[in-house]
Amino acid sequence: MKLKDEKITKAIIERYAKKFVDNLNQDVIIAGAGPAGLTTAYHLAKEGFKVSVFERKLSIGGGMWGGGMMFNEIVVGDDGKKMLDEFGINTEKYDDGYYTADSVEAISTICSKTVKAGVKVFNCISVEDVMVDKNGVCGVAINWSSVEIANLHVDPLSVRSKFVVEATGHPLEVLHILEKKIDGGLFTKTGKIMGEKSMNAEIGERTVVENTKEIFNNVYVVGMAANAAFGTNRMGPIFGGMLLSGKKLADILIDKLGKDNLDSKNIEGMIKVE
Ligand code: 48F
Repeated sequence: MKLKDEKITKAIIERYAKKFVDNLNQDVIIAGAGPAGLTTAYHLAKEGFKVSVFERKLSIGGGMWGGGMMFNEIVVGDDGKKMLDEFGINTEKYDDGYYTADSVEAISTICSKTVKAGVKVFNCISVEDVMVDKNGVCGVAINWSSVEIANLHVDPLSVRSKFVVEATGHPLEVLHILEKKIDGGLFTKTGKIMGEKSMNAEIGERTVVENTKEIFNNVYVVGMAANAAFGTNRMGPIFGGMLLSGKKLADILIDKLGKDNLDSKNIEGMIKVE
């Protein structure tokens, strides 16, 4: 059979366009495809919810590939091990309460299981803003990462969702945008981003799960972004907290989506919608 180059092009464009158009109105949109965002997405998709993940980079998986300082092993505690077991990832006991896993096996398995669970992953796309209505955030504005990197003046497109998840890790990109554009009012002690504190694995692993919650109407923080938002410590290359945070958020959102959600708080005046 003779291969036609233009047919290959047409197949790619048509299939991508269909995937995009079929996913313009989601239950949950996740900004950032690190271990926390992917774990959230995986558990939501397993329950049948429509989930998209937008990731700036070509490859998904965030900061898990490199283990600690590019030694490609990760550490998890007892609860984290259970999360890796659920994904079918091999672990090896190092000491009581310490397990290691090959970081490449761990994150490639999470990526694969997430996509196979039905999550639509759009790589090479950055979330550059949120979309708002009188009830709060109702989606995101997105653009090609290449547009962003080249600093081109090109308007974004928007995608709607019931909930938006801030999973961009240390830089908290979505929340910084939100903080700038609303008149205060994040659900933190100060109403503002509190900022990440220095390394402490013991505290960071505990608080990352505690801090996984709603931070603005219809916006939830997960993973490292949760600690950076609520002002607690980073934890370094121990990754159980990321997965437990993702699972906790999926459970919260499954509950909300199951209840037909949107018991929105009164935030009129905070968001400017003409
Ligand atoms: O940084 P990242 O892995 O976040 P995480 O899932 O996990 C944190 C750990 O990797 C580690 C740690 C704990 O052990 O401290 O750092 O919380 O993944 C975040 C992803 O978000 C992407 C970024 O490229 C990365 O893959 N990202 C960041 N900003 C944007 C974005 C954006 N504006 N739009 C789309 N993707």
